[in-house]
Amino acid sequence: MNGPVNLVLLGMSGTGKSSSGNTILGEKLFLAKSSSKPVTTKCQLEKTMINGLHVRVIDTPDMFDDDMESSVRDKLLKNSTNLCGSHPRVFVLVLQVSRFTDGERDVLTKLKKMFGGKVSEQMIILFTRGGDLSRAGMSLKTFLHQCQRDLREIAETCGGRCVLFENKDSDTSQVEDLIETVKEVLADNSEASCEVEDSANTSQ
Ligand SMILES: Nc1nc2c(ncn2[C@@H]2O[C@H](COP(=O)(O)OP(=O)(O)OP(=O)(O)O)[C@@H](O)[C@H]2O)c(=O)[nH]1
Ligand SMILES: [Mg+2]
Repeated sequence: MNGPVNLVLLGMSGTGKSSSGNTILGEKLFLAKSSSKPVTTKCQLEKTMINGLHVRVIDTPDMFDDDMESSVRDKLLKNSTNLCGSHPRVFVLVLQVSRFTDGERDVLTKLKKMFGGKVSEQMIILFTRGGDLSRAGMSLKTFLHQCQRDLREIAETCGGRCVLFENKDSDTSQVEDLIETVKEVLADNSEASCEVEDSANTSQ
């Protein structure tokens, strides 16, 4: 299977969506920086080839912000879906390993509203700031055992599909781990096909 496959990066502002996109692409095509305000304001598509797989990376703004007007969110959702074209779609939920916030507790409920009830079957959790874990001498597996219940439940709902990135590190094995997990989702899941019809997307 050579793709193309869409990886849609989702998550709250500052978690490292754009940085993770750049790590996947192997070049800095998405704007990423620390800021008190959201940095990414539009959906952006960039493409690459990884181990023979055509990968389309779609960066998105934080769509979990309760203060965002629903018309704005609907437009972004539609835009991200349109960028996927007719190719399969895997959602990559980006979370910081060392910081799980109150706002992220109901992230799956929000994602279901945005992308439909089966979203978790097409989802991978990508934890950023992996360096924080290695400095603490902790593996991802141990972290997931010890983390708070809400986060563990999110990971379980996503079939335990979790990968760890350190975006300050150019180590390509982290991207290879992600791509292997993407292939598992595609193999297990014919629903990964992308249709512009779900829930919030229908409003024009
Ligand atoms: N140490 C470390 N810093 C990271 C990592 N990933 C992202 N960062 C930093 O976190 C900050 C925010 O990263 P972004 O990629 O811009 O975050 P974002 O999720 O795209 O943010 P918005 O565009 O505002 O939604 C930047 O200063 C990054 O350098 C990581 O794995 N390790
Ligand atoms: Mg961004």
